[in-house]
Amino acid sequence: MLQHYNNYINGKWVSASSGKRFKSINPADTRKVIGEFPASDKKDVDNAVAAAKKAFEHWRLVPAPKRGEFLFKAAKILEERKEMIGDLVCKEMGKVRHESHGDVQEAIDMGYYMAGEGRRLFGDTVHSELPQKDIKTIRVPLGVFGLITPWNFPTAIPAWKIFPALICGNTVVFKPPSYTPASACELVKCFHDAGIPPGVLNMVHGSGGVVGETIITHPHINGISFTGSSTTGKRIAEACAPRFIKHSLEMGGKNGIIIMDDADLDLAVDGCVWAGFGTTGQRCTAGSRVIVHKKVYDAFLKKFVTAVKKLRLGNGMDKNTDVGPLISAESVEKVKRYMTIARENDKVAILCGGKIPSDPKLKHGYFFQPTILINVQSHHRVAQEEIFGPVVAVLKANDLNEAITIANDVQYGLSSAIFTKDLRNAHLAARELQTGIVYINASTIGAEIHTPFGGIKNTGNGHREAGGQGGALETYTEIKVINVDYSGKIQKAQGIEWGK
Ligand code: UN1
Repeated sequence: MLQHYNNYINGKWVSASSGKRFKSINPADTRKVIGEFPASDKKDVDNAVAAAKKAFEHWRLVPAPKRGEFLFKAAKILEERKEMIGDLVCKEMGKVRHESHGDVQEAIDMGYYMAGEGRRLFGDTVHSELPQKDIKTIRVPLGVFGLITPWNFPTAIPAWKIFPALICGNTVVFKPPSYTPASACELVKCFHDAGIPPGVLNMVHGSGGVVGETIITHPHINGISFTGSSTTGKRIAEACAPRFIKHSLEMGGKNGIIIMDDADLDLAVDGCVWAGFGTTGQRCTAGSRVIVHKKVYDAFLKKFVTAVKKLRLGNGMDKNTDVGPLISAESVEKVKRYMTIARENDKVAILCGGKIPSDPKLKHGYFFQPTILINVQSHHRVAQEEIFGPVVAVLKANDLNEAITIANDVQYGLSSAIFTKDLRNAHLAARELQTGIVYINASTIGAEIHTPFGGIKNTGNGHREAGGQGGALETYTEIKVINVDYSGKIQKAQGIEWGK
């Protein structure tokens, strides 16, 4: 029996007004269909935005601790369903089961963290330069937020956006990715079952071209938060600029890991394998470049290739699997294309992997072998462009300065790492690496939800996800300064004595 899922608009589960539907399939075995979803159009988005706009008038006035109670409940329900939703993420997105469960855990953590924020959402009290005057700042919501999320974290990234948007008093129109719509439905269902008032959270399934485009150009949308490709991010920036609406963009990465000559090489290998091949390399934080000090280049490579060759490809539900499939046939084509670029344009060597596996057990899924490219130089396309697959480019550096220069020599600036036992190397790298996140003796992936997440350069446009103050709370609120003068006079700041 094919499961039918729906949009969620104004507290009701409804099909697309056109009646059209699309399917989501299991990337580890494309014969398995997860379910059917509404292929929505403009009318559905209009309905969702209208519901969110109406609900905003009520929701913004619900005291934040009370809003938090709904979010606590939603997070609790999500926690109770972690097993079931985690397995669904595994089947729909493909990453291995324990990582899929980690995805849901990240969503739960975000839920509890932001629910608690309902009792904080602090502003400042400020001393006035004038007597008998008080100043305070408060955080106010923007209105209706459009949230557009990627498929690589089917529940975590929506949770990064939905929980903070709601706790701050915004209402939401959420467009989940077309590859992982069932996981999104299960997440939204937790809010529904927690009794979130109708219209506060709405979800519209469908394509980026239609649903996404309608959201980003909609006159009643007051803010956008997007995670995905730089191409789409650019389109969103263009659409938001004429209306000056806030848009938080979280985009690509080409994250570098530096291995110094004093590094614990076994630790470094573990970090590089996890960063490069965890989630099949489909994280914006993936450690897709490894920059190795020349003195340990050969020794590192020997250990690295041995570890990578041990990785077992397979269905993420199988407990022996280390690396799951890619998300789609297009992704496999893209990674294959980069193998041709590696060989023919960049003329680098493929040390291991580089192919679609021949194992007949994998023939129904979108699998690609874990791949290491060597003799890579920084100007090569494989060292510059985000591949978003199980491919790691290894580069050689003469010293720390050169390693940092190489690490910074890309258009992106999300995450970076250094393996070293020397405090001076660690601190210098932390100061000089041009990324939003730096790891010392750790992998480039696995940021924690209470720390601001995001990058510089072409990775982002200055906003941060997750975290609290300095993070998501800045994105989902405006600051209002309230001045109260109890002097009984019209006092003038800056020493002005006008009218005397
Ligand atoms: C992403 O790939 O878009 O830091 C997000 C990490 C995860 C989030 C990744 N917590 O790797």
